[in-house]
Amino acid sequence: MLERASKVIPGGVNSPVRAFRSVGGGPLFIKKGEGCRLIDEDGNALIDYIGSWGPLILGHRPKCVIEAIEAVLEIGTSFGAPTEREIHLAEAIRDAVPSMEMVRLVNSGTEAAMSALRVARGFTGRDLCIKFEGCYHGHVDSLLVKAGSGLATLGLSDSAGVPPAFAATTISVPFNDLNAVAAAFENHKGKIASVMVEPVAGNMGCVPPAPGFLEGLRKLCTDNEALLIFDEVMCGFRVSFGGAQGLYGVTPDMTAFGKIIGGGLPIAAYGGKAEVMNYVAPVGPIYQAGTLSGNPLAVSAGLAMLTYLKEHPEVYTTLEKRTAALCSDNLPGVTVNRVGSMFTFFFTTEPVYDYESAKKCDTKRFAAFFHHMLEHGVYLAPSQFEAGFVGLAHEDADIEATREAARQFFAA
Ligand code: KE4
Repeated sequence: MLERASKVIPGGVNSPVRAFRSVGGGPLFIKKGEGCRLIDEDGNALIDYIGSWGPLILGHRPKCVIEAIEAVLEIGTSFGAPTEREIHLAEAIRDAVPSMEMVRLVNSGTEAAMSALRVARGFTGRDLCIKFEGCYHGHVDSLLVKAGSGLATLGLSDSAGVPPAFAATTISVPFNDLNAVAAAFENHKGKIASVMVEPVAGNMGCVPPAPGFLEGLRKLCTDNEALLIFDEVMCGFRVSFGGAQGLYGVTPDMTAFGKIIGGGLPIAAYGGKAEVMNYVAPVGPIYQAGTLSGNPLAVSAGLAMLTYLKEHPEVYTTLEKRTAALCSDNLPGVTVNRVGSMFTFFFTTEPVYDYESAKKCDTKRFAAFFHHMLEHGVYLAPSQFEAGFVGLAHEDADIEATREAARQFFAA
């Protein structure tokens, strides 16, 4: 299948990380998902810790979502016109996350982050944005940047096709480094529109905010009249029902959501203070649009998932307990980072608190671990620099089987 796929789709995949390039071997082609398992085309049942990269907090094909999708098929899938369901989803997000006074639904996390950035620029009239090395906000041109030569200098393109001029609108600094953020504000006084951060980083592997980091960003943004944007596409409704901002008690000016709010279908959202969001067309001068934005099919799936999570708050204590158990073994040469049901086994003995420290990992040993686990029926993210996810469908027995497979790797 990979050979045939590669003739018509770059690398045979519709998203690069799926290609297993950093762990070697070819990707598995999946036939179906059920509960916490994926079944591949050869019939292997694998305990799935990717969960479609975060959305499937209830596991594959949760009853509440499937029933919602079946019901909405009776009325259609997309109208390109407002529907009552969209109001319900926007209100559900606002009720769970009070900083989201107003919400715009879009179709991917990239769109959500990109739009939030544009709104911050339009609202402040400023051009520059600060982001953090190792944080990923989708394939937004101006955010595909790596740090410039010195700290707090303008970014350099990190992908072909991104003109240097675009990259130069972004300053990339180390995660958890408030001094670097302060220096960037000092170096570019009055020019920085926003600081965009994954409040719990997941795209360099799981890296929690250091104590005081988020509070420090809040103060620096307030003092410099820049907007603080939390990219909660991954950690939103994952680390708590109120997201990372609810967990840590720090309120951003804008937030991007995705993944879980779509219930496994393509829904994402951005929003924040009404004062800011009223700059968005058709009310204000900042343009953003989308053919399928808020379509009833995806909205119904998202609404079913958020409703379930709201009505069953015990989900989060269950996930906390099971993920803590999964991460409780002292595996030699491994540092485990975890926030709620997001986790990463880093193959290093040093603490991992930013991208530089994450890059010290032994990625070859991680690749060997990845394939060992796969052979033992456990499907981890095919990269050291990704987070894994425990969902409600992971029973205690699945967690124990995973721990046993991991212990065997280290015993060998
Ligand atoms: P999408 O455009 O892929 O829906 O969302 C982009 C995005 C934005 N912000 C954060 C914090 C994200 O984690 C993501 C996407 N996450 C990756 C996982 N590392 C999706 C997997 C993939 O790229 O295939």
